[in-house]
Amino acid sequence: MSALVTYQLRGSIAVVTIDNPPVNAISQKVRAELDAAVTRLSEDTNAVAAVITGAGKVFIGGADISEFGKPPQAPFLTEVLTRLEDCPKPIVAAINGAALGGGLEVALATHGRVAVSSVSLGLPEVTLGVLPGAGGTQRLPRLIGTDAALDIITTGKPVKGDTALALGLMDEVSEQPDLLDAALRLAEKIAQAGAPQATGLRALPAQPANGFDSIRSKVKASAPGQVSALKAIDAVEAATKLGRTEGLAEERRLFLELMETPQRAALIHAFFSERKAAHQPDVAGLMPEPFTEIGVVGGGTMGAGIATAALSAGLTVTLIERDQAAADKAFETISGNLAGAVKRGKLSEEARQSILAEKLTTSTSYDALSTSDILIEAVFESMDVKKQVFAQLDAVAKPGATLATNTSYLDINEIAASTTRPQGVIGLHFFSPAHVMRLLEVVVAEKTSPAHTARAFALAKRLGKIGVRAGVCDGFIGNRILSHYKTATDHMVMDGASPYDIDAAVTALGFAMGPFQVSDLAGIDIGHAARQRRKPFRHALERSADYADRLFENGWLGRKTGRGFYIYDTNSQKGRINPDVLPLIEAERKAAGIKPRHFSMEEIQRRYMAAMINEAARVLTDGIAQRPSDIDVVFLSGYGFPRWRGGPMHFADSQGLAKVLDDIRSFASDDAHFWSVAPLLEELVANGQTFNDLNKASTKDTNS
Ligand code: 3H9
Repeated sequence: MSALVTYQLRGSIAVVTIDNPPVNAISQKVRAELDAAVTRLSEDTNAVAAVITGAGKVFIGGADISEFGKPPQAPFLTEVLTRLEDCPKPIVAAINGAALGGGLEVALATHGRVAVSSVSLGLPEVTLGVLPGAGGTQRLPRLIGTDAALDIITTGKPVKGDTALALGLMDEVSEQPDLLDAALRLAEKIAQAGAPQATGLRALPAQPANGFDSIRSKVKASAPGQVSALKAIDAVEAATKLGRTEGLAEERRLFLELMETPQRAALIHAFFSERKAAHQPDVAGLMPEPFTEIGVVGGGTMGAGIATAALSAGLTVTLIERDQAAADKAFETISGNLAGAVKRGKLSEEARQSILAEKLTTSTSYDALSTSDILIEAVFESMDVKKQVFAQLDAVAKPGATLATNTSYLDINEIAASTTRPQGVIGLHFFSPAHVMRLLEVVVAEKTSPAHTARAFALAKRLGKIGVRAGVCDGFIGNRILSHYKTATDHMVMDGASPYDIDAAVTALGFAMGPFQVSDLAGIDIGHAARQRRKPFRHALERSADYADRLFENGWLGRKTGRGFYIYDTNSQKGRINPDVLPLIEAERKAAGIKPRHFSMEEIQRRYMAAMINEAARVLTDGIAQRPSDIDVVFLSGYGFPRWRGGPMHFADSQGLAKVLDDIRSFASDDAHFWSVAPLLEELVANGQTFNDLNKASTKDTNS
C-alpha cells in the first residue's frame, strides 16, 4: 500500500503531507506514518523544522470514524501528538481546508498554525458521542482560554479562520496559493528563535468566568439526555487542575468510557446514515445537468422558504404569484428570512441587499419561468390546483427542465401523468421552515428519469440539505409514519391518557416536542384537514378518535390563534395547559362509551415507539424507503427524533426487535386491526436479524 503520509524537504524544512482521501482521516496507518515522520524529522540533520498539511481540499477530517467501536490499535493519536509536541524542531500546521476533531488536535499540538480564512476549524466529537480524545480538551483551553474552549468543545460547532485568528487559535491567516510559503516562513522563524514552545506545557488555564456548573446547566438544557458534552466539560475541568500527563490520561479515560456508550453507537450510526442517504445505485456515475435558475410557484410560507434556501445557496430565483400584491408579500417574506440570516451572522447586510436586487425576481406570469432549470411548485394542497399548475409549467418550461412538486401527500404519479414530460416530474418535499430544516424528501415517481433524480439530489446538496429518497404513497416516508403513531396517541387519549402526559412521556425520551405540542405548532386545522381527507377511506375496523376536531370547531387552532392544546400568552413560546381541553376529551370518551384507564409513562413510550417502528417496517416492505437508515435520517433531520438515539430503526435494534414484536402483539389484544404486525418485523425476528443487517445488505457497512 502506498504511503498515506509523505515527507519531502523544501530547503531545510520538511513538508509532511497527509494524503488519505477523501478527507485525510487519521486511520491507524496514518497515525503510524505520522509518528514515523516526527521521528524522521528529529533525526534528519538536513531539516530544521517541518510543516504539516493535507492533500486535496481538507486538512484532516478527524480520526477515522469507521474504526470506532473496534478494538483501539496503537499507536494512539494522543501519544503520537505528545511526541509531535515534544519534537525539538518546530512543526507548523498549514491548514488548507477543514481541520476537525483529531485534525484540529494535530494542529493544536504543533508549534504554529496558518490557515486559509474560509476553513472550518472545530472539535465536533461531542456530536459523535465522544470527546476530543487526542489532547483537544487539554491544549485548547491553554491556547485560547477556558470559556472560548468550552464553547467550541461543548457545541461541536466549527469556527472560520478569521474567528480562529481573533481567538488566538491561529497565528496567521493566509490565502491560497501562498499558504504553504507562509507556513514555511513561520516554521523558519520559530526555528531561529530557539526551542519550540509546547502548548500542553503552558500554565494551567483559569476556571471559566461563571464556573463549570453554569456551563453544565446550559449544556443539559440545550441537549437533554446527551452525555458526551458533560464528560467533555469534566475533561476541560481536569485541564484546569492537572499537568499535561495527568490531564491527557484523564481525557483518555473519559474518551474510552464514552466509546462504550450506546449514545456513541447511535450518533456514529446517524453520521454514516446521513452520508449513505445520498448513495443512489441507479443514478451512481450520472453527471446531473447543471442548474443555476430556480423557479418557484407560490410565495406563501413554504414557497418563500424554498426561495430563501435557493438564494442563500447562490442560485437565481424567479417566484411567481397570482397577483402583484401576493408577489410583493412574498418578496417581503424572503427579505425578512434573509434578514434573519444577517441577524444570526450567516450573511452580511450588503450580501442580502445584493441578493434581493440581483438574484430574486417576482412576477405574476408563468412566462417568467421559461428559463428556469428546476421549477418547484408550492401551492395549495389540492390535486385539481396542482394539475392546473403543472399544465402551465409544462407549457412554459424549457426542454429538460425539472418540474417538482412540494406536495406532502398527493399522488405524484397522477400529477406527472397530467404533463407531456412525466420523466421530468419529481417530488421535492421540503419541511417548514424550508430555509432552516435540513430534510428534503426526494420523491421519485414511477416515470421520473434517473437524470432528474440525480439532479434533485444535487440540488439537495447545493442547498445544504440531506436528500432522502422516498417512493410515492400518502405521506411518503415521514408523514406516513407520523400519521400512524399519531393515531396510536389518539387511541391512548380516548382510552384515558391525557395529551399532557403523552407530551411529557415523549419529551422524556429526548424528543424536541411531544405530539400535541407539534399539533399546536403545525396548526390544529392541518390535522383536521387530514382527517377529513381520509374519512372516506377509513377501514370498517378503524377506531374513530376525532376529539381534536372539537378544538378545531372552537377555533382553537394552536399557536396561530394563541390557544390549542396549550394556551400561549403574549410573547410566550412555551404554552401552558389549556384547562378546557380535558373536559372536552372526557365528553368524547363518554359519548363513545369508554371507561378511561391509567397509562404509565413507560406504556405511553412503548406504544408510541412500537407504532412508529411497525409502520416504518411496512414503509420498507412497500419500497417507500430504500433502507432502514434512510428512515432514521428522515426522523432525525425532520421530526425532532433525539439524535443520540439514532432514529427509530436504530432504536428498535437497540431495544431488541423481539421485544418490540412482543409489545405489538400484546397491544393487539385491545385493537387487532391497528396493531397488526408488519410481516417484515416478524421475518427479522424469526431470522434473528436486525434492521441494521438490512442496511449492511443495501450498501456498505454503517460501522455502527
Ligand atoms: C475524532 O476526531 C476523535 C478525535 O478526538 C481522536 C480521538 C483519539 N472518518 O461528509 P462528506 C467519509 S472524531 C471516516 O460527504 P464533505 C464520509 O463517510 C472525528 N470517514 O464530505 C464520506 O464517505 P462516503 C471528528 C469519514 O466534503 C466521505 O468521507 N471529525 C470521516 O461534504 C466524504 O464525506 C468529524 O466529525 C471521518 N472522520 O465534508 C468530521 N469524515 O463517500 C466528520 C468523512 O463513503 N467529517 N468521512 O459516503 C465531516 O464533517 C466532513 O466529512 C468534512 C468534509 C467537512 C470533513
